[in-house]
Amino acid sequence: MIGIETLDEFIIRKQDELPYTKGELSRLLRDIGLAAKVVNREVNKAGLVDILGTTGAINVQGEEVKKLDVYANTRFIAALKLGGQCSGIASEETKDIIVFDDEISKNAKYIVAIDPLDGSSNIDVNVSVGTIFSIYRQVSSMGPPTLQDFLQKGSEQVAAGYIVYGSSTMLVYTTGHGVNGFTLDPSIGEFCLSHPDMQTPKSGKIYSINQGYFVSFPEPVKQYIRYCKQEDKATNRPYSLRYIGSMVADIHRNLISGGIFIYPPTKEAPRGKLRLLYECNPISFIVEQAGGRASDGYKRILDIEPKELHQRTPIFIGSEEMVLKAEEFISDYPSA
Ligand code: P6P
Repeated sequence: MIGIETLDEFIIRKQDELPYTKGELSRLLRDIGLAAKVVNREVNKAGLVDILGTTGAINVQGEEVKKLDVYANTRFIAALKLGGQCSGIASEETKDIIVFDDEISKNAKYIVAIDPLDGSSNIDVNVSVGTIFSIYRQVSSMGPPTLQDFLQKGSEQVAAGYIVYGSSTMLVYTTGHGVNGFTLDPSIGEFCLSHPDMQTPKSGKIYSINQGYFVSFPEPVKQYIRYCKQEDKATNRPYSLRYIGSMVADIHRNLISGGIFIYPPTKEAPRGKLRLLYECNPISFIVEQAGGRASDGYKRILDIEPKELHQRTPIFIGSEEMVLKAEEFISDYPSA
C-alpha cells in the first residue's frame, strides 16, 4: 500500500515523542485499536444478529443496557487485561473500578477510563455510536490501582481518543502532540491515517444542543441559543442546529466542520448529563489539542478536580471563538 500508514505504524513512528514510556503506551494504544476493530465488526452487523435490543439490565447510570453495550464493555476490558499494559479500568458500564491484579498486569503503568459504547440508544435506529477512552499513568505505588488513581484531573491524561462507528469507522486520538484520525479500511482490516494533524476551525456555523429541554436551561444558555438563531450576516448567523444525540458523532462533525456542542445544566440535571471521567475529559483533551476550547461555562474542563467516578459536568466545547462567546453570555449574567 503505497503512501498508506497504519495506526500501528504511526504509533511506533511517534513513540519517540513520548520520553516517559518505553513502548508500553504504544502497546496499550494498539490494544485499544484491536478491540475497536472487534467491536466495529459487531456494530456493523447489529441489525443482523441477536445483539440488538436490551439485556433487561439497568446500568449504574440507571439507563437501560443495550446488548451491544455489554458486548463492547466485555471486549475492551478483555483486550486491556490481556495486553498487560493496563492495571485497571473505570467504565461507564460498571459501578466500581475494575482492578487487574494478576501476573500479566503486575508491571502495568497505565489506567483507562472508558465509555465502551456511547450513544447506544441510537443502535437500533442505525445512527452512529462511539467509544471514548482516556489514559492516565497509575500514580499510586506499584500494585493494584486505587480509586484515587482514577480521580486525576483531565490535564493529567497521557492520551485520549474516540472511535466513531459511522458511515465509516474512524479512530481519533491524541497523546498531547496534536490530533490524528485513522479510517478503518475493511479490505485490509487496518486503521489507516486519513486525517493527519487535525485542527478544528476557530469558528463555525453549527450549534449542537438538545433544544427539547429549552424551558429548563439556565437563562444565559437560553440567551445564547437566541443569539445563535438571530440573523447577522457578519457573524454567519443564524447558525445551523445539528444534534443527533450521540456525543462522539456530534463532536466529530463539529471538530472537522467547526461548531459548538453544549450539554448545559438543566432543572432535572443540575450538573448536566455527561460524565467527566470518560466522556468530557477525553473529548476535551482532543478538542483542545485540535485548537478548540472546552469548559463547564466557567472553568476549563481539564482543570476540574474529580470527586467521584461517575460524576457529571456541564460542557461547552468546540470552536474556540464560539465557546468564548457562550461563556460571555454566562459571565455577563448576574449570578442568581
Ligand atoms: P439527550 C448518549 O446517551 C449521551 O450520553 C451522549 O452520547 C449524547 O450527547 C447525550 O447523551 C444525549 O442526551 O439528553 O440529549 O438525549
